[in-house]
Amino acid sequence: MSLKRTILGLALSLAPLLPAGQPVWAEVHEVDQVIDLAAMTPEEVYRFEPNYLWIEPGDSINFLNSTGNHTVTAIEGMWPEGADFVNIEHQPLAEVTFDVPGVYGFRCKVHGRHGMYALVVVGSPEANMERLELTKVSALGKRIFAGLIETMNEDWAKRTE
Ligand SMILES: [Cu+2]
Repeated sequence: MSLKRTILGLALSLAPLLPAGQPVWAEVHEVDQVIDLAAMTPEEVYRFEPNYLWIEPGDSINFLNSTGNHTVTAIEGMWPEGADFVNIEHQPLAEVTFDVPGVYGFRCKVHGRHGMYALVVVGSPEANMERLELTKVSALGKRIFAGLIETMNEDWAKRTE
């Protein structure tokens, strides 16, 4: 068998191992939902870990839900147009692929009142960064998102300089 054929054969035999419909370079990230009784501040007891993440279109996030019962719920007004709402409830592991660029806001329906929120940027925040609506979020949530949005703006400035 020629080297060319061997390489082609190898590529074809590996193809079924790749997730269908995802580009080969797509990454799988992890976001955990935790209850951490050793946390230093009350709003860190119930949290997404990390609660801020910048990924690329086509990437996936595995929501791990390692301790306690949580939800991973899309926040209306903090979601790019055309992207499917995420609504994961009390599931040990859920993988979500993000194709639509923009800013995504998440809350846990059980612990939102304790500040369990997260922000994910896919590719670029441009699509909806000027139109983020925090009307559905509590005062604590608004404070947490203000910090996360500031981090995002700093990141965005670095990436576009
Ligand atoms: Cu929770």
